[in-house]
Amino acid sequence: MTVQPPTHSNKLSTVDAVVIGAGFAGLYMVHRLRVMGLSLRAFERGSDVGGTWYWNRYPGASSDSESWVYSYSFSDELLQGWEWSRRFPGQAEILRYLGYVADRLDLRPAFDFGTTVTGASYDPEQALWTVETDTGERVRTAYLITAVGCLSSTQVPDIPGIDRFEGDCFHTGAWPHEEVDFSGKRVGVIGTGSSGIQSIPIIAESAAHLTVFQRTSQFSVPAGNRDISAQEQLDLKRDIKQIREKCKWTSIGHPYEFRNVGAFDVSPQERLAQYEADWQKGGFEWMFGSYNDLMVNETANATAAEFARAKIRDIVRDPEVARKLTPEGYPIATKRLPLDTNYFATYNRDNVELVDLRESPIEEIVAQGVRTSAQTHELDILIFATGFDAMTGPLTKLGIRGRGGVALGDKWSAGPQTYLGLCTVDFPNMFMITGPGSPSVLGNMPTAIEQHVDWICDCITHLREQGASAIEPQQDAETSWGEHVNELANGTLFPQTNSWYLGANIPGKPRVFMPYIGGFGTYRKLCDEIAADQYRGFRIG
Ligand code: N01
Repeated sequence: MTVQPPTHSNKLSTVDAVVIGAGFAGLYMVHRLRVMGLSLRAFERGSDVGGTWYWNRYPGASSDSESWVYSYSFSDELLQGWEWSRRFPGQAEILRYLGYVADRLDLRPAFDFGTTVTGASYDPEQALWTVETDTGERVRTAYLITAVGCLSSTQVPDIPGIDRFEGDCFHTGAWPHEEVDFSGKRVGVIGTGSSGIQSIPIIAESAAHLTVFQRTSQFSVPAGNRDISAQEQLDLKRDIKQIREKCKWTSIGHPYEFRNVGAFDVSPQERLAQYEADWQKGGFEWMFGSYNDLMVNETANATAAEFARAKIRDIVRDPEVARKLTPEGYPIATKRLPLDTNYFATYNRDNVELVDLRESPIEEIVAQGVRTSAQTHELDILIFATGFDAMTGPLTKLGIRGRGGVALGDKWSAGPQTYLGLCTVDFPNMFMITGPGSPSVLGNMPTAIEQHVDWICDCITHLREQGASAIEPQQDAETSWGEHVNELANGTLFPQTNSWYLGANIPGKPRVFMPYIGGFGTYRKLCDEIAADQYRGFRIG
């Protein structure tokens, strides 16, 4: 593999490109830009590579994408040189994988670690961005590329007394590097999204007592995690290229086969048998590989929801606890569906207690624990599994100001406006990897990331070949794209439910469905067509 040596030095004040973030997106972006021969600086607030997997070290943290697709596909050498041990890899293994990639491509020297970007402003006269960091650096760059992830801005709810708690307090998305010892401890977890559902069973195994504070009961599907056998490893090595090619063109960036039938095209018996067979396999295929109308037809969705509810009632022994855990009132999978290992069975343990916050809301946090309207729950450790300011949060907090000094956060005060989720008007030459308005979080992230990085690199190459100094969407293209993204979302069941997809988890955030739901393959084809059509909808100058 040919890789140029890092092209920056600390004295360099003007470079071709600045990349923010050292997760899946930032690593691949830096690699591509270096191979293209661009000078660059790259900043990462963590002390090493990893992004999501650097920060989310909570017990049980694991990918919900199968390991063989949760990796880069751009290099055969990388693909063949790595073996995953599990169907769904845990955080530590993914972090090791990203370290392996960074080593093989010698990417670490390109990054300034422990460095947070605090602002960036655009000078239209020079067509240059000036990027500022918390280490006092100012770097001028033609291209500003954000690789900050979609779920990296942690959200801690504004609960009265939050600073008064005298025990240890953690957020799943900013977990300490040292192991947290739960043995003999009374632990509380607030939140039952993916992070809560992954961590609760593991914490319960060692804590003296675990109290789960649940506001909305969640559907969850068994992961069916397991070791990858020696034979499977051989098969994967042989077939991986075709598997990865397939991911590029499916609707969610996974290689699942979609059955082209609706839930009512088959008999109730056949439907149930299918749900059961897929449930036993584990993973997202249960929901997204079964019937093609589950996310658009409420009645069809209800058949899957009822199947999942029945599973909870089967697993949880105490009928009252089962009732509290059983989701009602919203279609299944309109909140991001978690995959779990023993989540519902954990509530059969004697040391686990479920507090239904709909019945007894949290009133305040006190020195000894959490006080609800019913009682005080005394705790030694309090964990916030309360999620993220998704998609826009990681971008708006960078302090980026475009033409005329307009702040990105102000431009997006009524919701994100982008063209293809890649660029936004008044922010020329700024590229957002998996930005709002692109498929991103609706499927396998590495598939989405590689497509965006490749598209951005082709675009930069085009600009350089044309001698063009800047690219920016045209206003009407951006407006139409926003309308299209909304229209597609409104044709589904997603807008019915309060979820982070809509920003509904952040008080005051505009309620806008942020990802593009038209499918990864369709989106890729469209991006390619737009590029081939002289970057239709963009102004190049
Ligand atoms: O966050 P969430 P997450 N009082 O927003 C509750 C990805 N991910 O970190 O539903 C009480 O989903 C909130 O309750 P409610 C994945 O895409 C991926 O779990 O708003 N409770 C909810 O239960 C995922 O979807 C993986 O009523 C409060 C929980 O906190 C996304 O990250 C692993 C509250 C937040 O759930 C986010 O998941 C983990 C309050 N004031 C995460 N405020 C993998 O696949 C919030 N809640 C790798």
